[in-house]
Amino acid sequence: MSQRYNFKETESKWQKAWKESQCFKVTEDKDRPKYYILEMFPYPSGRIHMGHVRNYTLGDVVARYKMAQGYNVLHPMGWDSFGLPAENAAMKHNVPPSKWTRSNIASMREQFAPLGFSIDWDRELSTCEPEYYKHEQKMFLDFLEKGLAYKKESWVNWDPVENTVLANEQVVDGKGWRSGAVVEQRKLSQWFLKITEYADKLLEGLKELDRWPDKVKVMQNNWIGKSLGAQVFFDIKGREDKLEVFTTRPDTLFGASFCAISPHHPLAVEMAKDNAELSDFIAECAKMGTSEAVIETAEKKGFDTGLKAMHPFAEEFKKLGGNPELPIYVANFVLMEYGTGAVFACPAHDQRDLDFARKYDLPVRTVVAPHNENPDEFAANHDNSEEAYTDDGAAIKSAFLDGLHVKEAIAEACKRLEEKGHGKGAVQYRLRDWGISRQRYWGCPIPIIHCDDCGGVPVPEKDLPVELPEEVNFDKAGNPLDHHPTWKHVTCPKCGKPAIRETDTFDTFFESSWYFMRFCSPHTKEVGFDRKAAEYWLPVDQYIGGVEHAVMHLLYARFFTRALKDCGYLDVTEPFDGLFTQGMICHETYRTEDGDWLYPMDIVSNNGGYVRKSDGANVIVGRSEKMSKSKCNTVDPKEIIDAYGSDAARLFMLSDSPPSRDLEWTESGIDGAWRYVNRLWRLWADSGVEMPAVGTEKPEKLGKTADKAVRLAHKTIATVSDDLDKLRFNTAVAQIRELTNSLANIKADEEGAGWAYRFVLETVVQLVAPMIPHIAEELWKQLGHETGLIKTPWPKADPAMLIDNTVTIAVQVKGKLRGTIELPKDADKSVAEETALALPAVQKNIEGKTVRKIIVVPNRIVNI
Ligand code: ANZ
Ligand code: ZN
Repeated sequence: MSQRYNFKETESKWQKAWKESQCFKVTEDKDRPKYYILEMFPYPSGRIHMGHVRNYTLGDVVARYKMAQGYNVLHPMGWDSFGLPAENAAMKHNVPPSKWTRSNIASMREQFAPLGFSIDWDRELSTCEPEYYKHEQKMFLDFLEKGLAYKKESWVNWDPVENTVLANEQVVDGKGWRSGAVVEQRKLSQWFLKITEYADKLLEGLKELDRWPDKVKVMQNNWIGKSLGAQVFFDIKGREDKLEVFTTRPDTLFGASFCAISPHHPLAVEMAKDNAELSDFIAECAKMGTSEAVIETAEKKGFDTGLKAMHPFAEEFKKLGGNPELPIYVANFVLMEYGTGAVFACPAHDQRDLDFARKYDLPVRTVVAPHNENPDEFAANHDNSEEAYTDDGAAIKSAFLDGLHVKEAIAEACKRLEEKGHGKGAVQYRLRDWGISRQRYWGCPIPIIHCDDCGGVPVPEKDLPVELPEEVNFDKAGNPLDHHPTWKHVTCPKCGKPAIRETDTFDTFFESSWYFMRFCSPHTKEVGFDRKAAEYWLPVDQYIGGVEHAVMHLLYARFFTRALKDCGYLDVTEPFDGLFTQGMICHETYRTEDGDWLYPMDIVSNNGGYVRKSDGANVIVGRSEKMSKSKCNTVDPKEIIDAYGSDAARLFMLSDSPPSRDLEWTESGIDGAWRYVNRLWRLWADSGVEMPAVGTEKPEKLGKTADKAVRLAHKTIATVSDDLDKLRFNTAVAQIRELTNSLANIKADEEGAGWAYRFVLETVVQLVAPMIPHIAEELWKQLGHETGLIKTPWPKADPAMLIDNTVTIAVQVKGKLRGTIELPKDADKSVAEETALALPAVQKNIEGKTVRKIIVVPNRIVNI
């Protein structure tokens, strides 16, 4: 009665059934434990790619597994739909960004359908719709009232190609993260969120996130970058004001050689007013950019202001032969945004300072020596070195600090500075406030109105949302909101005079900082989310996404949650309890001899190699790389699903490598998954075993092979459950495959064979269901179950069946191994003796001799 498996029919049949029964729709239910599984939501580019398939398959396995375990599972989907590509498309194809975005969403939703994900589509949201962004405008106004949002003139990273400001995180090696253009510095009035106020809490909170990957925590830790040190106040000769510097090494104060300030430091700006040369120097620095990478590698340059900073311990410094009047330079390596924008330089123990000192011929004074060296000798040599000494050691030539280790010397220096009123201990963070203004059209409008008399006035709550006009013109460069004929012209909510709307929009990370809250009650109109619903569902139990979001998105979302908590929105501190970062999907690359990239679908194998389909041209196979359109090594999910079905595609995604690692996409891999699906079908359709009806009691006795297979099934239930708990999907698949193989070992004529076959096959179907849900559901039905698999509880392993009931015991005669016997576990000593003696090999060895003594070590050995 062989029946070929028709995946097309079966998959669409079950997708329809799940949709009609609304089985993935959830509401809060206090009587069941909740489980919130979330994958990072996609940007609606228009086409799903294999990365999406992997990401959402991982989440789907967790969702279905947890459902079967009896959890009330929330598994939503939405669209991160503001952002630059829509504007680029608008300019290229002359379609409004809103239209382009919405039609992409519609087609991506359609592309997701055949994958059979267990999503509650009733909760779908799209961040570019006013009913979504309206609420974040309100949140912004609340932040403003709480002092968590503010406006400030500041130097920003300007991307000259995208015509917009970039966050520091969006500047990679001094270039725009998307355009690749060299970033310039510009001064603009910008909105900021005070994430720095939460720096310490965000750092502390990391310690509690024990279901986050260490690498992500390390990255956030470094990004926040807490430094302990001191602020030192230097008197400036002939002036009233002081120069404040931040240092992590106040222990090196007696090695001070000069002070340096940022080109944007107020003192530099002031002096440049009547110093054309300095003004030119500052302009030159502005071209360089402020990213750390650029500053690290750029040639150190400075400008001597002629001002002198007075050493805080002038007396002692003079006695040691130093000149307490330290020149103040404007230097390109000092960042205005870090610390106080000013440093004192100790060339002997800081490489940048040393490079600078050598270039401008400034003194180098060694003041720390390694513990195992003679201090004077070390200092004499090191003063002439080209390499700064930055390791631990003891203070030398440092007056009251002499002999103290770096740590102690730092503490002592802080104490002395404080006593003299010249400084104090200080903590510094690398983290800066989050600049959220973007000079872009396709984003959420910032709800502020600028009035000549009243300044920046918040849009009254009743007037929210400030909606984006959908018909806009991209003829001119820059932000179309600026050129819109009517949109920005309004009256001031305070005084009623003509006023102008803010035309900047939010950074799109604003939307992704709270969408997981909106999913908890996506249809509420008055508020962004229903508090009770959010507190029921949050935190997200398992968040899954790419490691590229380790810093920006994941840090902003953590901050946002705390900020909303402090504004009284909800009582949740950390949004994501568990985080999983999945690896990339890679594929071989192909090129013609002329170097043109070729898609895998455009080539065919030929004589052990490949040729181009269209003209038979020779194909050169390159190494496997992350799938990307630029290298043409992508595989279209639709083609795979059409050819193999979504179950096979899902299974391959899960089986080949651990989900945190890169996955190599190969034709043989997807083929193997497809063959497994078909084999599973035949194990039911062509079993050749007479199975008893559903629910038949386990027979009293099972034959040997039947018993063995049933025991393996119980073991597999236990190990697969453990693997799924830990997201080790590849090993789970391997175990299930092994159990599947065991079906063939059940001897059909044995006692209880039919029952065992059904039990093992049903176990396989249940365990594999989260991965290949369509065929599993179909087989479940074919096996005679009335209740759908989707409503069937996860199988439980019988603990008694996990223990092996037989043991293999070695039998020795006079210490020499003569054979083995199989006995029930914990069998009586006398039984062990008897069975051992009955072994033919033993018989032969003891023939004609008297057995004097038999030693039995239970379950292990019999020595005759
Ligand atoms: C004197 C000194 C002596 C320093 C020495 C280092 C070694 P982290 O660890 O990153 O916090 N610094 C301070 N503000 C700066 C700014 N705005 N731009 C550039 N550099 C700045 O680094 C703090 C150290 O970086 C500070 O300690 C300061 O140099 C420099 F042997 O002060 B140090
Ligand atoms: Zn006004």
